[in-house]
Amino acid sequence: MLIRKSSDIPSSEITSKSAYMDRRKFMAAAGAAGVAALAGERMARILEPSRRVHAGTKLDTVKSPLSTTGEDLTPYQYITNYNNFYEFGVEKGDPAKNAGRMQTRPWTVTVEGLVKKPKTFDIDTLLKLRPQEERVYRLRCVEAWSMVIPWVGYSLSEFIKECEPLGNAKFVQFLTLADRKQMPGLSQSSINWPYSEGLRMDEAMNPLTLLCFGLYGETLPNQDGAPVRIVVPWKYGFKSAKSIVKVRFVEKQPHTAWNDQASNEYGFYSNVNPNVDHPRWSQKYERRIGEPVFKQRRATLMFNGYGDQVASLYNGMDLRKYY
Ligand SMILES: Nc1nc2c(c(=O)[nH]1)N[C@H]1C(S)=C(S)[C@@H](COP(=O)(O)O)O[C@H]1N2
Ligand SMILES: [Mo]
Repeated sequence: MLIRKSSDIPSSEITSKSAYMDRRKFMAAAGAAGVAALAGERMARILEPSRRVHAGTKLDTVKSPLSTTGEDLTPYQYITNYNNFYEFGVEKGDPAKNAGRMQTRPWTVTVEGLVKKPKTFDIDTLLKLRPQEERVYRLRCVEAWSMVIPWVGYSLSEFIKECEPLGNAKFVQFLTLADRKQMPGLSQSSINWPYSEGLRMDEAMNPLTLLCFGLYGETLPNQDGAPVRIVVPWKYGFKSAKSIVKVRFVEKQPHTAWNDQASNEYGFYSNVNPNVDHPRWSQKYERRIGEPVFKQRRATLMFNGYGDQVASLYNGMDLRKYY
């Protein structure tokens, strides 16, 4: 997501520069020659001891049959140092620098709107509501980069059942923390805070939609949306709201932060679609963060590769109109 106007530097240059900077930092930290040649998964294992430095609490997980297979995992260092979390600043390195101060306990998630009765869930109750699954998903940012992340969580549908939405609830809205005392980025950009995102009820109920509490087997680092976020793998990354405090069931399509910001650039649906360009750049290709530069570029897949599971949600819809 870029708030810069088209007169500024093209986004591709900004992101490749910051990726390069991150890479240098990472190489320095890893300290070994030739690490760039190692594939992601192997590298992640090598880096395991250092992960404890950042680590949250270990989570007991079961493997999920819904995991994406056959792709190298993006190393932890990239997942936690190359972030979009505008509440903590607009640069990719800002969330890692600034999110540490966010208090994630106590934390509650309030459920309101079209439900049998409003409820408030304590985060530790939510954590234990269902078995925590490890689910590997691609994450495709609208800025044309991607990662492969071993998330931990359970299907959002399991949580929605506990919420007991009424029959006229057609959409679900997610509102996230917006606290000036803890979040220096709130005053740095013109986003309509708190960050708001939403899904149509059938999208929210699709088993792929994850209520997410962790990654790489541990609770989420703050910069990735602790203590709870959603992950919607077939949509651009910004649909996956971080650090959720409120879930609201509504009849009409809710407003969303990026659509408020630039409605011609960021639609409500925002399904990953290589055939619909962003007004300022192509969506045909993406850069896989953390891979050696020569093999970063790859073709973007329709629905981010999850079409078999989700394409039918959009039967009869013009995906150019509903971008
Ligand atoms: N609250 C909040 N959630 C957010 C964002 C944000 O700025 N604020 N950025 C989104 C964007 S643009 C992306 S690509 C993903 C990035 O998630 P990650 O940093 O864990 O990879 O988070 C999404 N969720
Ligand atoms: Mo994004």
